[in-house]
Amino acid sequence: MTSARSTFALETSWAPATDDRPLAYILKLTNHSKSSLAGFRLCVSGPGRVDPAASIDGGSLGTRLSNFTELLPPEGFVLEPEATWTVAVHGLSWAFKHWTDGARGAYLVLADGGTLSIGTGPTLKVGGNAPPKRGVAAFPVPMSPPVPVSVIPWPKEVAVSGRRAAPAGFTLIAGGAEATAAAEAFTKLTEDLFAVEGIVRSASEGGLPVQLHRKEGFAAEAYEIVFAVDSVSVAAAGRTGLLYGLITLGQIWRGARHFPDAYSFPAAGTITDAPTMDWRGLHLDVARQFYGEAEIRKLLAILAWSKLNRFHWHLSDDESWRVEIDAYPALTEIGAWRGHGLPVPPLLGTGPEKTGGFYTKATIRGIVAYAKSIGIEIVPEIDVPGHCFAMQMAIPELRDPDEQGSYYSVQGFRDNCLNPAREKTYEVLETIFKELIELFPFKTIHVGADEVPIGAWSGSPEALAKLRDISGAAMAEAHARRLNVITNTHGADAIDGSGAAVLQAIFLKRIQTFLASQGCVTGGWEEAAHGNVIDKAATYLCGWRDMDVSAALAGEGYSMVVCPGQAYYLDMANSPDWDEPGASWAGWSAPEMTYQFDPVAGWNDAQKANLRGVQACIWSEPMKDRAVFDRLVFPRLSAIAETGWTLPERKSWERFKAAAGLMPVLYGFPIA
Ligand code: TNX
Repeated sequence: MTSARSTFALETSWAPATDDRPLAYILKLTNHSKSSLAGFRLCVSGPGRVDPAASIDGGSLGTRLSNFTELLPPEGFVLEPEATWTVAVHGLSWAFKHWTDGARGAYLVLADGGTLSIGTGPTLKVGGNAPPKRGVAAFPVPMSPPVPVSVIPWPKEVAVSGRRAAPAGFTLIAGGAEATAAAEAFTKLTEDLFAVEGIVRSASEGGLPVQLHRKEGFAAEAYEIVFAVDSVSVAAAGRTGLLYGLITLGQIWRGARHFPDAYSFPAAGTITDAPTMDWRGLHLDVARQFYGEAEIRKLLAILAWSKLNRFHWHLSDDESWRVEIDAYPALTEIGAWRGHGLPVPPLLGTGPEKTGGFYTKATIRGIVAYAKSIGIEIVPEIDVPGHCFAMQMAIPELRDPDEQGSYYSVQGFRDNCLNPAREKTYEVLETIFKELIELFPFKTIHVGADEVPIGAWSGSPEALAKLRDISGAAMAEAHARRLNVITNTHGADAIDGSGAAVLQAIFLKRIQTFLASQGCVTGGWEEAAHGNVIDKAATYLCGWRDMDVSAALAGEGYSMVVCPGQAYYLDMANSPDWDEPGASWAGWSAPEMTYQFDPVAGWNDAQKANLRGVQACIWSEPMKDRAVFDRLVFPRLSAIAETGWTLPERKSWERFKAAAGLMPVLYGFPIA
């Protein structure tokens, strides 16, 4: 069969449950070719997951792994030309809420074993017809913004006056190594973000002289700008402060230059600035969807422009492994790719073709150096012991060979956790971490520790023997009884106090001790606190589920980076409407809600003392379409950046909103 892809069309739609009808996820496959089709299977993937126990009308469920779903027509079924095959699935892991929830990739497996890609449109909502939204939401600059200068995040003290026409650009005058480094970094940054604008230019092209100089008494990220009519000076302790001063200047310039009726360029006065929080981060999941080097570099430039200083790089998950490791080439040979018939199937919209990628060590070194030059430290994450499906496909010896039965992760991967009772686990991980430590000089390694299923290792004789040693026979027997009990299909298991938590704790203790022996701080998601075994002085936790949990952990002495799903997860939709893209498990958050969110509401002083900072998290399940990325990430990323930097009493949504449209975006797709 050689038909072109347009000869088949797939339409997916969602009908919520009503009093007289169960919920339905409906897939309609139409044959526009001239020949009849028999003996085929339809394969789809996208964020939504079919429940393993779903009843299905019009067909049946074939292989299913997480969101990869094979749908089989009835025995002997033939799809004639111009006929439509309709399958209705009643039963999903969670109800659909947005147009990106259904199939984002689809293909046919033909009778001869060949495959054929099919285009998939947005998932439609039965009874709704609003066109799906993509691209960055518009934030027009108003005629009269509440403040005369366009800066995000807003500085500590702004005491400027007078106005002059925005100069054509700046000529940087730097003496000494630190000032020269800052000038070079700013020049590169502006070229990467706004090349055509010529923000840095020579005096012969009309550049306003900007003097950069070191001055004692400033913290590393603090700076001062002094304006005069025919020059500007920036002072700071070193390169990062000088760079941040230049970024503020560049932002003021862009507002005044491009919107001269709204914003002005000061002719006198000063700006004195310093951040309120040390850790102002962005987490990016490159496992669910791959982002190439060019995308990572531009995203880093956007972070610097927002004065964000940490990049948490989520390099592994069930769906793939993204970093080259010399000792285990299979990790990237096998783990970096998805496709039909491969060990990792198509997921989250991947087609039948081999799709994916990984970062070579040379690429990572270049990215780390670039990040450092613009004030950003990079924290790599290898997510263990859960979320390891791809890793275990690449290194099968990680499994207990006598393990039986199955347990499932919250995303529907079976048996996806590294085994805490196996020596092989530590041999492999220590080798991997040693290679990572050489690549990431910040010496902070995030080890995940999220979402271990309650049934993890319940069929592993090695794990059960270990559990018996630590917690006694009754605990081991109780854990063994979890084997093959399906949990976790409609939300993550609470594992505190379970055999899985005990085993995870011995694993984490050993990993954290190893990383500390290598001079590294260990990061984890909040579940790393189970069992209270890790050394609080050498770790930090990312609080993601519930602000009360983050506050309690801070009170127990854990250093907390706050990134609550309901406000700081940038995969969550901007509104509850179907026509908005994105996820919904933690709710939704309009840009204003993300901006107004108070990360320490209700925290006492002792808890606040353990707040390390804030972090935006980009999880990539819905991000196959980069216009969806743009819509979900901007301007909420800048909103979180401002919360991390600006004094709470200086925050103003009206002021922020007026300048948000001036901030750079990653792809720049027009709004649809
Ligand atoms: C929960 S947050 C996860 C991720 C998903 C994310 C989607 C966390 C530590 N685990 O595996 O990608 O939700 O929003």
